[in-house]
Amino acid sequence: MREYRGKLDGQPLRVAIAVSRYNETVTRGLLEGARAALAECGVRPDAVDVAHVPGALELPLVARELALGGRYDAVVALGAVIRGETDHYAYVCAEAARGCAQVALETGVPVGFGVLTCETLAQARDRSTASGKNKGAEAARSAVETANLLAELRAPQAAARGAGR
Ligand code: INI
Repeated sequence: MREYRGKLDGQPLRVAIAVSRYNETVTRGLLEGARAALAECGVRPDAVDVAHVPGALELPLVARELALGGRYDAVVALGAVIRGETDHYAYVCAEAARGCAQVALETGVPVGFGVLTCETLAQARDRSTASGKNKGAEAARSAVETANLLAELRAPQAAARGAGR
């Protein structure tokens, strides 16, 4: 039996972050958390690029563009949707989540999903500060782990192809 586990080793990885400006006081914290987590994983600072988008609904399209072309091993999508501020909260949340998942499936590049969906600004702040709860950091670590897991899973196939099997 073979068991695969993605390492939290970001040293060889190139990572793109797409971050929403909507609720920027919150998303800035998510971005800081994601960058800090990537650095802790060993991703080189010059291997991290950041694209700023207007709102969470724009994340999937921009994440897709970043994922295409083989420039990045992983993408991290960051945003904050707060129910109190919109009556189309459910649509923004659902489309951002569905779209980012679709990008990952379509491109084969992992998309760490760091979009907060909260009832209140206080909840969003709580999940975007430097504490252990920072959702941006969690999304970044997930992206690194999944990128490494995919590399592991793909490696035997590449070896088999190389051997003409
Ligand atoms: N975008 C967010 O990222 N968070 C929100 O809470 C939000 N609200 O409240 O509406 C939001 N809306 C904007 C949306 O993401 C798009 O940018 C906009 O509809 C233009 O396409």
